[in-house]
Amino acid sequence: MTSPIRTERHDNVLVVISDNPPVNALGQAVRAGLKDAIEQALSDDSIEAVVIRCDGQTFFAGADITEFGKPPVGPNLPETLDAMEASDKPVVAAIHGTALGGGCEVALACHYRIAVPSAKLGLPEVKLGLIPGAAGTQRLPRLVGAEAALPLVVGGNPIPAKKAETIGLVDAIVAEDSLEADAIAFARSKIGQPVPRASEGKANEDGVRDPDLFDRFRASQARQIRGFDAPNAAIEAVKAAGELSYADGVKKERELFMKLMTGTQSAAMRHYFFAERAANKIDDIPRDTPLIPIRKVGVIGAGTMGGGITMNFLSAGIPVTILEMAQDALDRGTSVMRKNYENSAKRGRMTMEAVDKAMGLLTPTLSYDDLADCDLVIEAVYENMDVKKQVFAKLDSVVKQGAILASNTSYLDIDEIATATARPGYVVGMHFFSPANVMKLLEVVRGKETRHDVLATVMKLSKTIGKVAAVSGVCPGFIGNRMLSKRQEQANALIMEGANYWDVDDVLLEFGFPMGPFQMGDLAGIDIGWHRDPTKVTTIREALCAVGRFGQKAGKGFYDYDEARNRTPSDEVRAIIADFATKEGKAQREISKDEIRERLLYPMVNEGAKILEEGMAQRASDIDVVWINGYGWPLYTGGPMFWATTVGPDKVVAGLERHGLPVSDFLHNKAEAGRGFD
Ligand code: 3H9
Repeated sequence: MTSPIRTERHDNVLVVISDNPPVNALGQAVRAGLKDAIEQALSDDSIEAVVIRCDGQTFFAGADITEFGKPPVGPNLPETLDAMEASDKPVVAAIHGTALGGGCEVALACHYRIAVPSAKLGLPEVKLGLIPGAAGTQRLPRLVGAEAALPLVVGGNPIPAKKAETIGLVDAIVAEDSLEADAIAFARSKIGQPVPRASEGKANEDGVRDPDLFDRFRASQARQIRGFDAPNAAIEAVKAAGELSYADGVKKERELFMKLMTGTQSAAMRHYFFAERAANKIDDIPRDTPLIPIRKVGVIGAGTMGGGITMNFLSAGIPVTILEMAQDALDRGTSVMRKNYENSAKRGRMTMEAVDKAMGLLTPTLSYDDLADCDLVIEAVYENMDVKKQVFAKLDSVVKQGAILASNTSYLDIDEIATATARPGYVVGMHFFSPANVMKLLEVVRGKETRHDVLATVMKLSKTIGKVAAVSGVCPGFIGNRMLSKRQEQANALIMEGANYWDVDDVLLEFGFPMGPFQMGDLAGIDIGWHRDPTKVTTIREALCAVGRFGQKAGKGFYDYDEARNRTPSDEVRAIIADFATKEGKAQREISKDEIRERLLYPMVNEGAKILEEGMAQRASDIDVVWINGYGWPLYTGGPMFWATTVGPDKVVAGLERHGLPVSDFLHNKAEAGRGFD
């Protein structure tokens, strides 16, 4: 087998080139090739400097994740990098694309790093439930200090080359089109000088001066890292860089790395990494399906949903024509969008110039005719089949042939909506989640007639607008809301049987969700869909509305809220629930948190199994992608179906049976076969 590493001589400089598509992952052959190339450079007196660069779209994007969990085959990355750093001849990393994880660690082991302006550098291992494992947590703080290292190692987000230069991670920035030549010249300029080694730098000088730095940083990240093991280990590792010798620090890093690598969180997060990428692929649609160019988008409805959807496209530089029925609603929607952008600018997330640029791409209109030349129109109107059909019939008559007509419905039958048009093949569901400009998930609903090119286009577009897409077949509530309804059924039943509603919320919070169903109700508004007649009370929600408990916005819903929005359970609500339970003759009993957890989550797994059995999801991992990105299912458990596999389908079945809840054949079969969802 030919090596992915080749070398080229440029007089006294050896250029070591990796060609391992798609992302130059540091698999065994790459590591072996790199080690050999360094040995070649060291043993040849006519070579006085080395440049390491990559072909293709990127510098090394990290260790090869597909190798994780398999028996290791040497040389390992740490020893390869130690050999590189030990060289007395200058070694220069020439970086383009993304130098991530092990790739960034390669760069750290080099004596110098130069990059093109578009390059990014980062240590995203925490996103895989890991920390850097090739001395990244020890070399980086010795190079740039703890304060600059912490966000990189703990947050995992890459930084642009310019920022990397500011903190001292990059030595020079060179033109996009002359990286190799500039790297060779740079390397030559360093010949004969003592080489700077990151491992020999002074670790955490700032952290040593100000030891509270680490606790302050941890506190500042508390919300983002709640429940995750890796960020705390990352802080520990960076702190160790200031407290231990380099060799002991590396040992500490290894211990922490190995513990994480063999734990369930990292397995779950690695599962998610591949799940997200798999979800974008549709099994029966060839990858080279020609796409429909989307140059202009129409959105119907300028309410919260329509506005949020619109912002996705404006932010991606795609012009949008937004339609409303009345001028005041159109003006209101437009000004909310501007305000949202301006708030982002105030928080430093974009410039005012970018705000104006995005808003400049928006055309508000009251006339359907202005949608005629759109390539894609998404309706976000009231959830009512008749209304949707009218909208689609109208769209079919005005929008050009070949354009995609999408509905943002969260549960209605896309096939029925498509019958209102003469082009059912061009009809598709694009279910965004509120707030649509923020939430990552796009549930793409495939109608029975939806064309291949329409689906392929929407999947590609999801990436353009920064969404994570997963495909659902047509069924009530699709993947996400269909499973949510099972959880809600049990939440409602539990409080009628005597469970405290705050215990129901707390169980989910403890599991890792950002909030429970009753908190969610308060946040969204208890009065959504309320008939506004306080004398007609048939449900707990109606009873709450009748006494003005509309949710957080009213200062009270299921909970009472103080000014800082802290929640306290309400005696009034307890009495209302108890009253309903008495009227319905429900016996009251103490319900354990274990039972609450099982009754909330196991029925979701069962519904997920049914969704798979019916072919409504292509694969179990698509369901995980939906729940992690759309409903706050904790990433570190891998999503409902991966979690069910770790729990054991037999245990899930036993739990459902114990609580008298239905079990699908599909789930039964999984349990009997002793297999999880794959
Ligand atoms: C690490 O480095 C640990 C070390 O500290 C310690 C070692 C001891 N391995 O995302 P894309 C595949 S941990 C294997 O669609 P993009 C990916 O599955 C690693 N495969 O492209 C996909 O395959 P397919 C730290 C990988 O242009 C294809 O490449 N590094 C890896 O949108 C294209 O990927 C990271 O966490 C990999 N490392 O984005 C970086 N990376 O076509 C992870 C990608 O079959 N990678 N693949 O579906 C990324 O963030 C993005 O892939 C990247 C490109 C930004 C590079």
